[in-house]
Amino acid sequence: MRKLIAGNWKMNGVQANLPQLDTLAKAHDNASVDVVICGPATLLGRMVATGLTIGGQDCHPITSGAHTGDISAPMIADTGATYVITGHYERRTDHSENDALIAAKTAAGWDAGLHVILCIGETEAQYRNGETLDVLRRQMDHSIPDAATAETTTIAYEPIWAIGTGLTPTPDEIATVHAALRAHLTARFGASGTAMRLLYGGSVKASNADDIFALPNVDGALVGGASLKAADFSPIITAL
Ligand code: G2H
Repeated sequence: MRKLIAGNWKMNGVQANLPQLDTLAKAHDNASVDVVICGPATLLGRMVATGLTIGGQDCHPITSGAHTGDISAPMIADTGATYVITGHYERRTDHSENDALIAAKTAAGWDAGLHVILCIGETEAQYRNGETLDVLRRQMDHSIPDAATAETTTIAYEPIWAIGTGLTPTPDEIATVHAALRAHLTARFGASGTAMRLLYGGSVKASNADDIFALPNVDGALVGGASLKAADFSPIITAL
């Protein structure tokens, strides 16, 4: 699998922001890594038209029905988007999403032909109590469906206390966690688990990207705030 830089625009972005994507598309036309922007549902079709690879940020677990305000995976795929994020901490918290629901959303993404970026991460209290690896293994066991493969699924490790805070774990801590995630994925999925991309996410920016990308078992990043402007995002893509 090629390495991956995914931008997560979260609840940001209106038509006036689309030129940022034109700039990125031109600058990284021949990138040796995969570059994806996961945008707001309102803009997905317009974002696809820039030529970049585009993803959604969430999908409903079923394909259609009476679910006001929700968006299904086939609807995301219909825009031309090819990725979707599931299990982001902000969904787990703001919308009380649990691992079982995230597993169902992940399977729905696959069924629609989308590549799923499935997020896991520990709280600050769990980190301080030394529970990080137990929490992450539990999240992986319950939110990644058995049918996951490296072709359909990328795992993003996002320590909750690092999201949008400017804080990050030390490189040693990231390396330790990613080694444990890799071992767990390989034990469960065999060669596909060894090949499955493992992203780091949480306050990634140009100034820390080099150090993070130099670590073993880090196959890219999920980037929030620093993905909104091409000038901030481009150096992160180049660093991978
Ligand atoms: C973590 C990340 C992107 P940020 O949520 O998913 O956001 O880079 O702003 O911490």
